[in-house]
Amino acid sequence: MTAISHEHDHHEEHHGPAKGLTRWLFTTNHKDIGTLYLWFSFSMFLLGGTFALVIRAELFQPGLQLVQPEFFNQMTTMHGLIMVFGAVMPAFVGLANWMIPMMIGAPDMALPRMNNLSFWILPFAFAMLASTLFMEGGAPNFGWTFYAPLSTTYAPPSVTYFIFAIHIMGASSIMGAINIIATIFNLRAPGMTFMKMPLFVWTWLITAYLLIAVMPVLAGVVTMMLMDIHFGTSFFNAAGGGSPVLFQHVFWFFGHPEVYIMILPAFGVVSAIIPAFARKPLFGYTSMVYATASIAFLSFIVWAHHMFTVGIPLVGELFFMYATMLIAVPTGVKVFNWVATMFRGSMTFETPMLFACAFVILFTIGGFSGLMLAIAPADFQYHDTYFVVAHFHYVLVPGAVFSIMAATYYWLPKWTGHMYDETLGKVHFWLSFIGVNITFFPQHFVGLAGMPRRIPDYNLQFADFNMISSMGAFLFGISQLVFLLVVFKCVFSGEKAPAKPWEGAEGLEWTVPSPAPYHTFTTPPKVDGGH
Ligand code: HEM
Ligand SMILES: [Cu+2]
Repeated sequence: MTAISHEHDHHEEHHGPAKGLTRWLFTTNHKDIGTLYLWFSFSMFLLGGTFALVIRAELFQPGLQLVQPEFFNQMTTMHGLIMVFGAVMPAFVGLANWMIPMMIGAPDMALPRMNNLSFWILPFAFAMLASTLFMEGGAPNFGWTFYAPLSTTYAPPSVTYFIFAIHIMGASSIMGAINIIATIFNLRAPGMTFMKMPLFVWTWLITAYLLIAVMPVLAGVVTMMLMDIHFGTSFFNAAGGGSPVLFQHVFWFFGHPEVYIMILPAFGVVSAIIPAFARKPLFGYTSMVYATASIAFLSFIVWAHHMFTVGIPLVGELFFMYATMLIAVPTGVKVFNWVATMFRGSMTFETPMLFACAFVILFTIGGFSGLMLAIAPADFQYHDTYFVVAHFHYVLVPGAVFSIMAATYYWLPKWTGHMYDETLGKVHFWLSFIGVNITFFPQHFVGLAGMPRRIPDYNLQFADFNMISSMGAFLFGISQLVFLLVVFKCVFSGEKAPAKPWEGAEGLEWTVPSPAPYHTFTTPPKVDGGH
């Protein structure tokens, strides 16, 4: 597929990384920045996971045992915010940084210095957000959806820090997205036409457009909050002529595409891994590209499915119901194509493939519960119950998070130059798979039976399922320490990895040695043949 010519005898002295801490502070190298993003994301995953375990420990039994309701609300809020903005999104940006240049035959990202900036503002944003836990009045307690007037009139004073933190995260995401678009448009190797790009690159290109479209909307909504709180405006205050429903419209116009920002790159990852371990090309490449684009488009016209119960006009209910259900069509195309890729393939089940298969199955369950929620008249029954919690955790945990783990196992040999411990990887997979289902499956039932979300105490009839759910959560939480162990072991030891450790893998990243050299493709590779 490629031939790399060697002619870098010119003047640049440093071919390797700088030494010490400055390497990481000042780096403009896409691999270093990818690594920084991934470790940052993992630490946020552990922090947000700890908050989830506080929640589940309190919900282990009915009644109040461990925390005050006020603190419980801070935990749900911080958990959601940290997982979405601190764990899942930065993990995908980390994967993009590492893999997109290597997949398209580019020497680096198009805007390397901005890349450094977009990473390094993140730790500041999250340090500020986390510090609100120690402030007078406590951390944000209004849920990750921060509905006004809870987040304005009735908010703790720390809401201003929350707003600033959101602005910084948004700026980081926008810069990251610009960088990804600029890289894909300008730095593709000769012969790498758009329809030859790996699907991970395609899904990220589309995601980057979603980010640029909706992060300013998020910035807008928090700015309106800031104005209402400090400058006497009444955007969301009915007494002053505003409307809390306006808040929900603006929030969800950002919020719904946001959930696709967290799943489209996952689709790209799975579309790389399944063909590799089925030893067959991806079924329906072109339809995968169009399906991704259709999902992205549809994600902009369905936001009010989060608002069926606020009192929107009947035509609105119907429009948003049918528009939402339409998303099942391109999503079904994708699931069909993954399954068709596996059909009659010679499959093996190394850890990345296990996570990818679990993704297909469990994400589909999350999709089906989503369809149930999309039925407006039925949603009146289970809106704001644990059924919703079960739904979005099925798409986010065995969906987004599993795909990130699959990607980590798949590309670890390329990143570290070592093979990971396959046995430990499988242990991690099975513990996570069992843990995630024990945690979230029972939540469907308590939700349909009427248990509300975001409450520290509940009716006795929900006790058994909640206890099971909490035990699953602790199992899932603890098994992530196995993941940490596998990654550590792989970084520092392990069998030497060949350039292409997976028999069926395809793509430019496998044409360079493992670990990938600090600078890849100083001369662009030539691409011919399929994608
Ligand atoms: C072991 C793993 C996890 C456990 C046990 C867990 C548990 C919980 C619990 C108990 C809630 C509060 C539900 C409520 O009463 O509103 C919650 C909310 C939430 N979780 Fe998770 N979670 C986990 C992982 C994740 C991950 C990986 C993500 C993101 C990708 C995530 C995103 C959210 C969001 C967005 C909320 C909504 C918060 C809110 O409504 O205020 N969770 N989670
Ligand atoms: Cu939605």
